[in-house]
Amino acid sequence: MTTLQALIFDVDGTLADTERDGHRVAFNMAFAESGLDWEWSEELYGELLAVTGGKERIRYYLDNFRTDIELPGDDAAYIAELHKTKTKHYTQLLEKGAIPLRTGVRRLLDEVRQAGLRLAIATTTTPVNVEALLTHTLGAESMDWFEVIAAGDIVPAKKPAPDIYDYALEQMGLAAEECLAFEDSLNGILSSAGANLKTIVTVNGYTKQDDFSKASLVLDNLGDPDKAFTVLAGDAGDASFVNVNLLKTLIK
Ligand code: XBP
Ligand code: MG
Repeated sequence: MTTLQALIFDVDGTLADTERDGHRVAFNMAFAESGLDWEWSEELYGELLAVTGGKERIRYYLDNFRTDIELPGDDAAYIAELHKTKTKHYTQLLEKGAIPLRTGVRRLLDEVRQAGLRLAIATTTTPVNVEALLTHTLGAESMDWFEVIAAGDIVPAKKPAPDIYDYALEQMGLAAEECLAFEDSLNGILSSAGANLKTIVTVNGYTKQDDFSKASLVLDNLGDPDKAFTVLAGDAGDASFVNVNLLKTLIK
């Protein structure tokens, strides 16, 4: 019988609700600093989230919403520079404590570490963003909680491709059956399911309409003892917040 060995966490939208008030704001700050009249509203950003990866999202914006724009010099170099400026603003926002962890994340991480489960991260975002989020929400030592932090351009194809989860599994030397993934979006669940991982989804404002038919359990958040989650799909038994016992039942 398979026993649960490890949990693999997505970052954006899962550990914290970073997209609307974090990444989008940082993009707009970078556009302003670069003298560009580009402005990503909450609504437009929701459409741009169809594409994962910040550099890729800028490219998608230009190709689909601003075909009138001719970038100076080499496009890829220009976008990479603009994205660096965005990352600077994003990490500064996190430093100011602009983005808290989602409900239940801190508690669950403490519980699963006490239970001796191994931890990893599989995210599309840039590695320094992961470090900034963990450091400014959980403390610098929390970086060591995660055996593998698979992030950004470390793999050839970004979510919805399974590459980043395959990479994390390979680095941990574990089979997908021994692990559970945590995700928040369609691109995310396609990636984790593509790596044959059973996945718990916690939806957010941008993703609650996504198709999560591949998920083992879909929740509004992880819940806490004093704040029960809402089950949107799947069976959580009589649990009212995600805990180690529930996770062990899901792996079976
Ligand atoms: C979500 C993403 C990321 C962020 C922006 O990542 O698609 O690209 O939106 O971060 P996750 P970068 O897999 O954690 O949900 O600008 O650093 O790419
Ligand atoms: Mg995500």
